[in-house]
Amino acid sequence: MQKSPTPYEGIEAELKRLRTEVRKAYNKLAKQETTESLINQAVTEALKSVKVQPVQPPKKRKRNKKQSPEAWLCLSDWQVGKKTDTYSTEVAGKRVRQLTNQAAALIRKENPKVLHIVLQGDMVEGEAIFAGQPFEIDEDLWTQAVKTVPKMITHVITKLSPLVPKIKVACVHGNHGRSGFKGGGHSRKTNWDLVAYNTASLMCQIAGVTNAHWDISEEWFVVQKIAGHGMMCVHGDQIGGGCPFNVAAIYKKAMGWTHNIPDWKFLSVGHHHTHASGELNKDIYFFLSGSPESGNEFAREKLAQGGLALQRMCFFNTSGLLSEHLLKMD
Ligand SMILES: [Mn+2]
Repeated sequence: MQKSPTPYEGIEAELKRLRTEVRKAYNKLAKQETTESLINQAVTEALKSVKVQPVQPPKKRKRNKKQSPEAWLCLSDWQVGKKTDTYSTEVAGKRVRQLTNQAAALIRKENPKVLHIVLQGDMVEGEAIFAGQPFEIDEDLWTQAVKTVPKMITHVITKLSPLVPKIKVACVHGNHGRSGFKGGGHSRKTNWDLVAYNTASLMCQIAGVTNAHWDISEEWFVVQKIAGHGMMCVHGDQIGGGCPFNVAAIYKKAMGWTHNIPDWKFLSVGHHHTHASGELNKDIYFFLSGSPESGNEFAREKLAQGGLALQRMCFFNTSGLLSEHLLKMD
């Protein structure tokens, strides 16, 4: 006959069960904390070595709400980390400061009510997306994505933030942010441009920017609304290139995308490091972006191409595109 447990033995068993439950819960909690705290520690460490200037609140300026234009600043293909005879991380930083000053001067003149910014991908150069790339960079990918690029984006936004009531940042990633060789089977979202954008938005928050809204797309495109007009932005590796730039390829993709992606009349394309724009047909207009990079031997040899160091700023009102400006760097 089995002996029934004494009250003491019953309490012992219950205590044992509770101890196991507590240990299980503690382990689960510790695991969650590890993932989150690792990310937090990484960003905190990265921010320690970055000097972020506290930002001034936007100044109130008189503007006619109906007539005030909206500004669009396209920042594309910074390729930070790339080392050539005439380009390096240091040169990239100097050129970003130059383009910021030029954009600030245009904003002071035109007095827009909203500044739209697109970060169009390939802001990082990468370190292992083609064979031999480690011989053509001056910073590893971690430093590019978590320190240098976010710091440069933060520079642009903290300098321009006091000049406008509202900033709307849209981001799309490029092929250089990929985590390895083409066709490597990694997730599209595992992209270092996205790491740089998320870190930059944190840095801007820490710097005290209160008038910026971020739309960090995890897809291959992002659509902005500028003075009521849809601007579809893609990195551009979806479109065939070459020298001279392939307007037929842009046209073909644009016509196809009008059927699949609603509400846009303007198309912004990066990747090809060539500054161009124009009407495609009737009411569709395209912008092809330059890059602050220079001295790219791959482009010179294989594509017989080498653009000037350029970025672009435009102004729009409800009727459409008002003006296009070159941001020219040296
Ligand atoms: Mn690209």
